[in-house]
Amino acid sequence: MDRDEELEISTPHTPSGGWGSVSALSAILRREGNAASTALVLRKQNKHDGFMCASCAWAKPQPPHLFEFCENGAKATAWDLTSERLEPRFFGAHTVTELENWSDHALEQAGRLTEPMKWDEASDRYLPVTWQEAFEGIAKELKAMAPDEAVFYASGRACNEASFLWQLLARLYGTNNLPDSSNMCHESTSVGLAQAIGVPVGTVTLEDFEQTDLIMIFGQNTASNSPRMLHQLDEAARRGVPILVINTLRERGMERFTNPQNPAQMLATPSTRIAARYYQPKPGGDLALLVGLCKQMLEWEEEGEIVDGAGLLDRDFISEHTHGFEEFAHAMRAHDWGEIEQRSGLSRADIGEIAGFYRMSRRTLGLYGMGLTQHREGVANVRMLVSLLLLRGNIGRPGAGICPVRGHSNVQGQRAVWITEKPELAPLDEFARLFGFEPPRNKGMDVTEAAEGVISGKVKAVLQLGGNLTRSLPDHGPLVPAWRKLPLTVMVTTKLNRSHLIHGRQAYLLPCLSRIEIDRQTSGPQLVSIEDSTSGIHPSRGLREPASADLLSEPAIIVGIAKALLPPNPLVPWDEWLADYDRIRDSIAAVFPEWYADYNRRVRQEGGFYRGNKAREREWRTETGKANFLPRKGLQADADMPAPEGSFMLVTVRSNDQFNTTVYGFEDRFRGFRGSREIVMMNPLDMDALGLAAGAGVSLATVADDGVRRALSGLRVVPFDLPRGAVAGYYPECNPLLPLWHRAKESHVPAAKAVPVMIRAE
Ligand SMILES: Nc1nc2c(c(=O)[nH]1)N[C@H]1C(S)=C(S)[C@@H](COP(=O)(O)OP(=O)(O)OC[C@H]3O[C@@H](n4cnc5c(=O)[nH]c(N)nc54)[C@H](O)[C@@H]3O)O[C@H]1N2
Ligand SMILES: Nc1nc2c(c(=O)[nH]1)N[C@H]1C(S)=C(S)[C@@H](COP(=O)(O)OP(=O)(O)OC[C@H]3O[C@@H](n4cnc5c(=O)[nH]c(N)nc54)[C@H](O)[C@@H]3O)O[C@H]1N2
Ligand SMILES: [Mo]
Repeated sequence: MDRDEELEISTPHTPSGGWGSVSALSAILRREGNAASTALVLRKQNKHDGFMCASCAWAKPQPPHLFEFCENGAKATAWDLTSERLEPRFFGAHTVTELENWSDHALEQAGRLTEPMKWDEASDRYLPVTWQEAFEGIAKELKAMAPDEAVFYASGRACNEASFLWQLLARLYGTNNLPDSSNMCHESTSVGLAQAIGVPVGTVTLEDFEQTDLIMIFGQNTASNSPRMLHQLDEAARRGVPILVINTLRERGMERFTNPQNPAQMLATPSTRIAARYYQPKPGGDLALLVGLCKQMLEWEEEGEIVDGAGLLDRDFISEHTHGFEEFAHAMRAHDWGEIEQRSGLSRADIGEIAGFYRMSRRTLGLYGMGLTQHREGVANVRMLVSLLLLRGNIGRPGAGICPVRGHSNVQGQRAVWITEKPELAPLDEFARLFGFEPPRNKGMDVTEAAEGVISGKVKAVLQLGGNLTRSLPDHGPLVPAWRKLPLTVMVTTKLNRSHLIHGRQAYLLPCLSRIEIDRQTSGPQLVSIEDSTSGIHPSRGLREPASADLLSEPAIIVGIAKALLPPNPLVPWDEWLADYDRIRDSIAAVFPEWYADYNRRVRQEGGFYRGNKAREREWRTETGKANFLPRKGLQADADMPAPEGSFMLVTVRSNDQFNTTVYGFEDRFRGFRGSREIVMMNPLDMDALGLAAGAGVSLATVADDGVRRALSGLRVVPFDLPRGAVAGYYPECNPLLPLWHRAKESHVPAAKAVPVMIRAE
């Protein structure tokens, strides 16, 4: 049950940031206990001599703001610093089956795990084991299977040092099965940007926000999911920079913002309006919209329009730096305006208005999030946004560029240090040379393929460095029973979550330090590093005593498994790496000096260091050696899904009171709901048409012709400002409705922003 009290619906009136979040913050600190000491810890959040927030991946400015954290970062910190402890007697009191009746919220609320545990079949309880027993038990199971039957998942939070060791452990063992949360998130970015501009990451840095004259934000809920970015948006808005928000839901947090750093502003409300203009496409309507914008620019140019004495397109840039323009222009011209309007859900006038802003801008930033990536054509969405930017030379110029807003705090860093199932993205020859082994060369499983492997029985072990896959993945119906049959599940984790209860036949919980805690190794306290959304690499130093003396750091746990599993190899110095993380960074630098040369010195300098980005310098590492215009024929972002008469398109979203599968509470302040997450947001006109009053009970059933029944009942309808024909519900509660095969074609990101459903009154 994901509710704590009766559902309340109100008009959201609190500006994002500002007073609302200050009072929300105090409530969070009280809720988790340790209020005073947590408040002190927060002062060190995202500071050079402190620790990097474990919430979102937004850039860390240098110098930082006085309070370089947001309401949600504070929640993440307080959540880790809770005074609650989940000691062995807790498991003595509850069987695993009994705990399955607890809500996700209650499970994590129970507190920090304190020592390693193993599930005991006879008593259906987790019982303490020693670390050594755990490492040896895991190694014994892994040795009994073929390496490609095991999956080594990572959830985007672990630091670069742990991530590097994790991928090396998997490859030394013999598999490239190294999926990452990125597979459910920005993999459409990694694939699309690499094809288009030759780098898998965004080109924008914080300085670009100071110089830009237009910001477009597609499908990203800044106020809730990367609130520190509101600083940059606020500053830009004050300079008069238009901010165009393109979002299916009218997110109130995107419309108003009071900067909590600026008391004068808080007193002198009304707050800055963040959204200069707000446009609400249909779910997946962005593809048609982006095509429409490109088409409009081409038409205007043909009509001879001139801005500042020059044509609308940056012809010099296009001829010197790009490939495929003519074919692209031809494809755009062939699209029909009527279809563009119908598929995008926006009128020609709206599209013309956005194009008008773009035409007048010399330096445009294109930002985006899950609203673009989590569709069947998520990769095409990303490429089309790049093409729009290329038309006016908006990549590789100050104040301009493409900016995927990443999710987990180190998800970009993890992929960069080679947690990837794609062998071509890892420097395997270097690994072979430096570490004296023959790495596997076959493609590994991404996370949806791993889930299919669990269902089919091909996968025998899932090891998770963080994460909660039985909640975050689609298709819980077939997934959960198959998961319980896995011979081995291993969870490196801080708190209890549902995937610990839905466990394999042999199941281990390995509790680790959080990033906020002091990580002492034989050479002394260690620093770790993480990479933000703008390729800035920052040091992070724990400053609190560990929640329990029996916790190990993530690197220590990985080294423990590695030493029990792998034969000794003098070129792979696990003990030296663990004794001093500088040695891990030396090895990372040796593998790839272009990014990490002099890692230990540079990470310690004020503000960390920038990993560099060739596309930003207009050096294009694509097959054509240029930035690629990639044409597009179809306009449907979720083609191939049936959408019969009377069906709705379900969008799954986050509230500001959760971090992914971690539910902090039941208040979605920016949207005006509290008390329950079992809701379906619906356009009031659709509610009228179906005869549904606010609060009416409904069930949802997925429309798919694969013979599998996917349904969710006990939901309540709430009115919300979103297009007719679309509905929204919360992730992860709605995940049973999402078919595993309904995923982006080239990146396999689950199409969580467009699930066709039928709605029935209950
Ligand atoms: N507080 C908090 N912060 C987080 C997280 C969290 O759960 N809680 N999660 C972290 C992670 S891992 C990630 S990946 C990021 C996710 O952050 P976001 O990228 O913001 O992801 P979502 O909240 O899933 O959805 C973003 C927005 O897309 C809109 N949208 C949905 N479908 C469409 C569409 O078809 N077109 C358009 N234009 N818009 C659409 C939704 O209305 C929503 O406002 O946030 C990170 N930060
Ligand atoms: N329908 C739908 N599904 C989605 C999405 C969506 O928008 N809609 N979003 C997708 C996205 S963008 C993502 S990124 C995935 C996320 O999917 P996951 O990576 O599976 O899930 P998280 O909720 O981020 O992981 C939370 C768990 O990580 C563990 N943890 C927390 N801190 C630490 C730590 O410091 N170390 C370790 N080792 N463990 C820790 C805790 O056990 C916690 O319960 O979900 C995806 N699923
Ligand atoms: Mo994510």
